[in-house]
Amino acid sequence: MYESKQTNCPKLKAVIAGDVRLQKLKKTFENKYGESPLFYASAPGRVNLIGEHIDYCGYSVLPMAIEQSILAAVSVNQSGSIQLANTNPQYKDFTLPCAGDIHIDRENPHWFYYFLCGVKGIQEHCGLSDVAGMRCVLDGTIPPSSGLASSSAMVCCAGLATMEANHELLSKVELAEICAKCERYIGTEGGGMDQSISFLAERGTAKLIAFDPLRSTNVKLPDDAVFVISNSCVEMNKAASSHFNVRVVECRIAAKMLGKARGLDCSRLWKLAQVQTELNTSLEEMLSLVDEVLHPEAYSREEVCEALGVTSQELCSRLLSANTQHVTHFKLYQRAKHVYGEAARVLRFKSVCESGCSDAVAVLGELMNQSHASCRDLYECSCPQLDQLVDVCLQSGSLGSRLTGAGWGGCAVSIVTREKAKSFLQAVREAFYLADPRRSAEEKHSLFVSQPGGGALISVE
Ligand code: ADP
Ligand code: NG1
Repeated sequence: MYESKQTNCPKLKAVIAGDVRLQKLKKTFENKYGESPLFYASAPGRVNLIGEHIDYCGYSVLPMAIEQSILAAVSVNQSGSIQLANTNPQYKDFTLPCAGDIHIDRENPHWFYYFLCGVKGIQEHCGLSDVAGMRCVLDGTIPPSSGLASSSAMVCCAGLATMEANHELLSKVELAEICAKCERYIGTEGGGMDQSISFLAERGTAKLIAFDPLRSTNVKLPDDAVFVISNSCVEMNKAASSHFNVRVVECRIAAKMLGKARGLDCSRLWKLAQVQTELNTSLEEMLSLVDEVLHPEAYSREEVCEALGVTSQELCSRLLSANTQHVTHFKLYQRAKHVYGEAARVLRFKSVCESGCSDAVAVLGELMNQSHASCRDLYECSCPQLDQLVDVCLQSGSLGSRLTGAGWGGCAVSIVTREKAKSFLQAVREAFYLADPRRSAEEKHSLFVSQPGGGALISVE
């Protein structure tokens, strides 16, 4: 009889019968390993409705979980190894010994390293010398490298499976924090939105996720609107490029510059939100401070060093990440403007949802449009195909459309009145997907209405 410590934690545990995907995965597992899985772990992807590139600056974001997820079938043994397989043949098998340090190779971010990030996170947090042996088959339905947090779902699924296999008991908040931290082993210095919503999501509601400390609040979306996800069909692997970490570093330097200009001890400042907290001021005043202190021309390394009173060597070792050592210029003004403006839009979005006012959907749409313009022009994290997709969505009847997730490719999210949803889907289908043969094959999985889904789960049959 399978026993789990999770019986005390019903929300992380479910008994599932007759789930088609799970049954298919069970068969694959049995064919591969000649035994049945002991349990299943699943973690959803997410769509961020508003609040882009501000989680790592300490500001709240507003995502919801999506139905697409990473699902793992798992058995536990004393073999001293972790065996990983994937239903997608593109992702090759991998076996790792349980003893010793788990090494994550940032230079080659293969799929299994995301899984190993989750294993390593639990191992370290729980102080396990050797983790239990596991056999796993992974199955993913989240389009990868498309801004819907497939990588984090993999990390969260692995963290949850490792917790269960080792009879540990952790809360959802602990799991979210561990997984946010350990995904950084892959090199991307993300803020924690993806792992938090993957664990804290509840069916039927979006969430305002706040950080330091991590907490979440339900946000009821208007009944007369639907949110539609559309994929630009441009993939962008964050760990294999430096775009993401360049932005993180620019925000870090901007925080120090702004703090220093107002006489704060900038050695303690790492996030733009900290500057606001220490100055005890509003976001509007922070936007004015950016205008006053920073200039729109990009800063050279020399100028940054001089302003912060650090040597070039200190800049490299304390402020730049491994994959941003080469950067020569930093757009501090534009990045800080985006972050403070976007942080304000998130709060406005939440209060409009709560207001129940008759033009709520139009106001939310306008906030989403402003968010996209800011991502495109100030944060420079869009790309031509994504901008084209956003334009097509707006021309097809959406009241607001924006890139979602890290950007530089991936998906857009649109707010559409419920009555226009059908005609909107048809118009985007024709104008963006069927018009281009490279996209038409992908259309089925690239354009869909998304409802707020539930969070990560351990399940047994
Ligand atoms: P995202 O925006 O989806 O989080 P990333 O570029 O950060 O995109 O991460 C994508 C990576 O996550 C993929 O290259 C792959 O290594 C891993 N991944 C995503 N989905 C799967 C899957 N179903 N199976 C294995 N690995 C996956
Ligand atoms: P995606 O789109 O999953 O790569 C990334 C970060 C988030 C957040 C968004 C931008 C990771 C794991 N995720 O998401 O924390 O910063 O970009 O809002 O780094």
